[in-house]
Amino acid sequence: MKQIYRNVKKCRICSAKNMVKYLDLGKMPLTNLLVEPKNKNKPELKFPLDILYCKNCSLSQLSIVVNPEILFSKYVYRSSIPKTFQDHCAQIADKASEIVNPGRNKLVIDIASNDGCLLYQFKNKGFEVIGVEPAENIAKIANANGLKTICSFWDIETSNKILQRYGKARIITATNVLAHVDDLNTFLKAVGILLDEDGIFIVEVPYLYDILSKSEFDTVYHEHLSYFLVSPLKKLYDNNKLKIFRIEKYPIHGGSIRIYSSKKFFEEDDSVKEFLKFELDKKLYEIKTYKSFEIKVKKVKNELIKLLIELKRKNKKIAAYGASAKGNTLLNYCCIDSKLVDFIADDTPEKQGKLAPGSKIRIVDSSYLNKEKPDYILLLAWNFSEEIMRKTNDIYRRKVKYIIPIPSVKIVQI
Ligand code: DWN
Repeated sequence: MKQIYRNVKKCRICSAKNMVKYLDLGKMPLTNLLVEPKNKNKPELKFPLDILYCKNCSLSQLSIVVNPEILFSKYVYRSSIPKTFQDHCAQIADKASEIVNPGRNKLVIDIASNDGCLLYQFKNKGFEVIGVEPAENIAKIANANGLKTICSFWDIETSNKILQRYGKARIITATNVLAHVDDLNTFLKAVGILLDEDGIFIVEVPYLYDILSKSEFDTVYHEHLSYFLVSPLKKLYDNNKLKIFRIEKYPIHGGSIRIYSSKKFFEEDDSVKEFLKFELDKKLYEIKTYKSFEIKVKKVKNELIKLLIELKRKNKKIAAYGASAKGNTLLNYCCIDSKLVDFIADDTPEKQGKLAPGSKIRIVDSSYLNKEKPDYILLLAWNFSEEIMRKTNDIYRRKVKYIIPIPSVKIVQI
C-alpha cells in the first residue's frame, strides 16, 4: 500500500458494496501517533473515523484503511504493562494446552506478538515459541527477553519461511490483531500454510455486541479496521477452509470473543450455534439495531464534559490514567484537553514525555500522581479499572475519586 490511506468500497469479508454508515466520530488523529512536545503547535494529520455496516454479512468496518506501515512499524503499545493482561495470557496458554498437549509438535506461533507477553506463557509450559511482530522497537524488546521474534507483518512469505525452517505449527495465536488486518483472506491463507493438521488457531477480538451494548465507542480508532460478530467471522473462516469449533467470551478489553479453529480435526461444539442464535436474537443482522448507537455515544460525551466542567468550576484537580489508544478516541471525540485534564499517567516508557495526539495532554510517569495529588483520576484505561485503582489508591495514600467513563460516566471511590 503506497498511499497514506484508501477508501473502503466493498466489504472485506463478502465483497458486497451495500454498506451503511452508522457511527461518525469525525476526523481524528492517529491514536498511537504520540506528539513530541517540540511539535505541540504543528498541525496533525487527521482522518475520517466512521463505521460502515455491511448489509450482506453484518461485518462492521471503518470507511478507510490507513497504511499499516504508518500505524505499526514503530509502536508505543506494550502488551505486558497491564498485569491483568499477563494473567489473561496465562489463561490462554492453559486453555490451549488442555486442547493440544505439547506431544511431538511443540511449536507455537504468536502473530503480532508485541513484547512476547503470550509467548512467555507458552514457553513456560514447555512449548517452542516464535513471535511475528511488525514493530521493530517492540520486537527488539521481545528478543532481548529471549522470546524469538521475527520482525515482520504476517504474510504468506513469512509463513513459508517459518515452515521451511521450523516445520508446521501446533498452535497459532492471534490476539487483538485480526481487527487490524485489511486483507483477511491472505492472513488466514498464511495461517493455513503453517498450521499442522491437528493444530489449532486461536483468535481473540473485541466483540461488537459489547461495543454496541456498553457504548464502547472508544474502541473505535484507525488501527481497528473491523468490528466482529461471529456470523461474518464464520463466513471468513469457511471461505478459507478453517473450521471454528469453539467460541468463548471474556471480559478483557471491554468484552472479547476467543475463536478456536482447526483444519478439520476438532468437532464443532454447541458454543458456535449458541453465539449465532444470540446474535440473531439481539437483531445484530438488522441495520435498525445500529441506528441508536450514535445517540448513546453522544450521551456519554455530554455527561463526561458536563462532569469535568463542573469539577473544574469547583477548582478540582483532574488527572487521567492510561494513555491508551481508546483513551485518545474518548478525549478527542469529547473535545477534552489540558484545560480540563492536567496530565495522563502511564507506565509505558515509550509514551512518557510525549503528548497525546489531538488533545496534546502531557503523558507522564505515575509518580506525578503523588507529586500533583489530583482530586480525581479519569480512567482512560477503564478496562483495567480494578488494577489501576488498587495500585494508585494504595501508593498515593489519598482517597482520590475515580471517574469511569464507559459504559456510562460514574464516580467511584475505593
Ligand atoms: O488492539 C489494541 C489493544 C489490545 O491495545 C491495540 N490496537 C492498541 C491497544 O489499545 P489500548 O491502548 O486502548 O489498550 P489498553 O491495554 O487498554 O491500554 C492500556 C493503557 O494503560 C496502556 O497505555 C498502558 C496503561 N496502563 C498503565 O500505564 N499502567 C495500564 C495499566 C493496567 C497500568 O497499570
